[in-house]
Amino acid sequence: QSAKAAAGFTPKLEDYQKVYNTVAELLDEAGDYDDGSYGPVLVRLAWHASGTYDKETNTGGSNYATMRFAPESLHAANNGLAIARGVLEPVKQKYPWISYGDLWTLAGVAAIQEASGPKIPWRAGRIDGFEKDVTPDGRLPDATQGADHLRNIFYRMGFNDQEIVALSGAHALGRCHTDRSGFEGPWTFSPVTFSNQYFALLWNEKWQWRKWNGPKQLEDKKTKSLMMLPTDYVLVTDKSFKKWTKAYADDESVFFKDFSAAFSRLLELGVPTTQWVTQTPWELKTLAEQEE
Ligand code: DDH
Repeated sequence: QSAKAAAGFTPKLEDYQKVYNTVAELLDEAGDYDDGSYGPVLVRLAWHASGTYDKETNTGGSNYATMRFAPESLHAANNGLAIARGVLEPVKQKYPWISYGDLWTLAGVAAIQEASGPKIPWRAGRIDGFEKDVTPDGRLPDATQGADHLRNIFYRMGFNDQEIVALSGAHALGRCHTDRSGFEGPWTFSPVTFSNQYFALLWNEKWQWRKWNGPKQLEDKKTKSLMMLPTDYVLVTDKSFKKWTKAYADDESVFFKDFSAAFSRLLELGVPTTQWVTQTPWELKTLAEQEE
């Protein structure tokens, strides 16, 4: 079913802008939840919905929104994402014509843009699939592993070393939760603002293994309030990754440009080109831009 058939009308950019605005307005309704915003967990939902893509078999990705179904919804990597899907459910009720894949990815775009991140070109056209389309477990990265694993996972999606590093910069946002992944704490001092702080901290701070009962993670020597996963730390130890980490630590505008391109592509993986409602992706406006 195309976007048009599902809606009974042909939704246009202005219709998707309305969905964007509704998502943008609910980000701050998080109250005591985490750091006061649903933004980070919505970005993680968009990423986990898309990062299942496998270029060899051309399966996975955001097209069918298969995380709605077990066992994908129960894959350990997706722990906690029921919260994000739940936050978006009233938005789906308000705009029943939008597909789940379009909604989840558009919400990720809204979360990044509203957190002062770069513009993320986005377009509509994903359709809802079925239980039979769920992807096998193990397609998303395992934080306990090293550089080879990162390359296996991201090359499978069609990304290169530079894009692996750029995409990892999303960890400027949000935090780890012991009851979801087992890890604990935020990567940066401002987990609701999209910035290059993750790279600056990785590059400039001294990191040491945390002594605790949980899984192996690093803490910053100075304040012991920040964390890095083993897979984050690889971005300053691996020779090829390292030069990009330095480049993004040095210049936020370079990071924003590369992140925007890679994240935009991530959200489109596996969607047949015939499904897109437009040839060129759109730029959705932020709430602030619409007030001007
Ligand atoms: Fe991530 N991520 N991620 N991540 N991620 C976690 C949280 C968040 C890995 C592991 C974890 C990306 C890459 C990787 C976000 C976005 C992105 C958590 C903590 C783990 C563990 C979950 C929890 O306990 O709540 C690993 C490993 C990788 C990798 O190897 C590269 C990418 C590419 C993105 C992206 O968006 C492009 C965000 C945002 C969060 C914060 C979620 C939250 O609730 O806060």
